[in-house]
Parts: sequence; structure tokens; C-alpha cells
Amino acid sequence: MITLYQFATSPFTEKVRRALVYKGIPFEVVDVVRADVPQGKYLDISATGKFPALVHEGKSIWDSTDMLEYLEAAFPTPSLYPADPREAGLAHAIEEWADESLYFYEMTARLSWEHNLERGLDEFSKTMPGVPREALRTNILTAVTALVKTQGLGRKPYEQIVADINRHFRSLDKMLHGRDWLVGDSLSAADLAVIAQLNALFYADEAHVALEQTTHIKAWLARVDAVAPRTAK
Ligand SMILES: N[C@@H](CCC(=O)N[C@@H](CS)C(=O)NCC(=O)O)C(=O)O
Repeated sequence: MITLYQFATSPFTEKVRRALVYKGIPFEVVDVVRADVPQGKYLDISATGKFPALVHEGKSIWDSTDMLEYLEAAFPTPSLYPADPREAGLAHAIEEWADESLYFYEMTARLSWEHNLERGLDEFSKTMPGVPREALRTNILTAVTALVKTQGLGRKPYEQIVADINRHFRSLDKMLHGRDWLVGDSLSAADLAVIAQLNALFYADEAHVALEQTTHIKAWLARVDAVAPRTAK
């Protein structure tokens, strides 16, 4: 049995869960308590202290990109990667764009802009048992604002970040023009990585405004949900 150690609120958790469900792999879930991570409680499971992480047959795998590759090797069908080499390369590039770029947009808009934070606070409360809601709000705002400033995105003016978000949605819309999937002719790791970051971004009003200006993304979201739902049916 595979065990998924997760922060339920993480887009990377959603990406990996969808891969597990798509491949029909049974798994159990352990909700990681955030406060226990700095104490080193899970170091044998995730050396980076980041989650999600998978444990399978005594082996730990962390980083969602490595997890999907591991699942592909252990459970090859249905495949998460296009057979064509150029398309396989593109799928990886889009996966990394989602994980390493879109991620910071969702962090900034969902967790460092106060007007959006309320929407996700209850789910965060579950990962931080015992922390009062108001303290949690302040802690998240302070920590994520500092983090995205250090990364760089958080130093851009609000209007610029909103313009970037709109451009990301327009790019996706173009990628989906005349196509069912982001790369190739079936679902790939690229679709899973991008939908997971978009769903986190949808906690932000600004992402809904951006979505409304696109033509193909809503149908693609429904398509991915139909074959690789967030949770097994
Ligand atoms: N590149 C990693 C990113 C994982 C990640 O950043 N997870 C966040 C939650 S969304 C985390 O564990 N943050 C806690 C930390 O950075 O200490 C992946 O693809 O799995």
C-alpha cells in the first residue's frame, strides 16, 4: 500500500492525489501536522521538510515531479507522459512552469492578499490544530508575505501581478486552442500540475476574473476532473 503524507491545502498534494486516482492506485493518507515538521518528526519521510511525500515498499519519495515519475515506473498504465520525445519534454517543461512559477502566483494571491485569505482559512486550520483562527491569519499573512518578497514576485505591484495572472490564463487558453490536453493526445503530468495550481489560485477573486476572459479553460478543467478527479469516486 502507498502512503501519501500530505498537507491537505497544498497544490502539490492535489497533483499527486490526481495522479494516484488516474492510475487507479489504492493509497492511504497521513495528514502532516505542520508544527511537528520543524521538530524533525518527518525527516525520514521528506528530507526537505516539504510535503507531499510518498512512502511505498519502505522507500520515501518527495518532490511531486519525482513522485509522478516514480508512480509511472511502478504503475505504468495509464501513462502520465507522452510517448513522443518532444511532447514528453514539453510536458515536463509545463509541469515545472506550474510547480515553480504558477505556485508563487497562487501563494501570493491566495495567502498574502488579505481579501482572499479568509476563503481558505478553515482548511489551513485543520493542518494547524490548536492555533486560533486570528493568530493563524496573522501568521500566514506575515510568513507568506515575507516568503514571496524574498522569492521576488511579492515585490511587484499588485496591478502587475494581476496582469501576469491574466497573461498566464491567456497562455493556457492558447495552449488549449483546438486541443483537449495541454500536450499530446491524452492527459499528462502537465495537465495535473497546472490544474492543481489553478485550483489553488481560484481562492483568489482575480483568478476568476482572468478565467472569464478565456474560451477553452473551463472545458479543459472539467475534462481533467472527469478522468483524474481530486479524490477517488
Ligand atoms: N517542489 C516541491 C514543492 C513542495 C512544497 O513546496 N510544499 C509546500 C506546501 S505547498 C511545503 O511543504 N512547504 C513547507 C516548507 O516549505 O517548509 C514539490 O513539487 O513537491
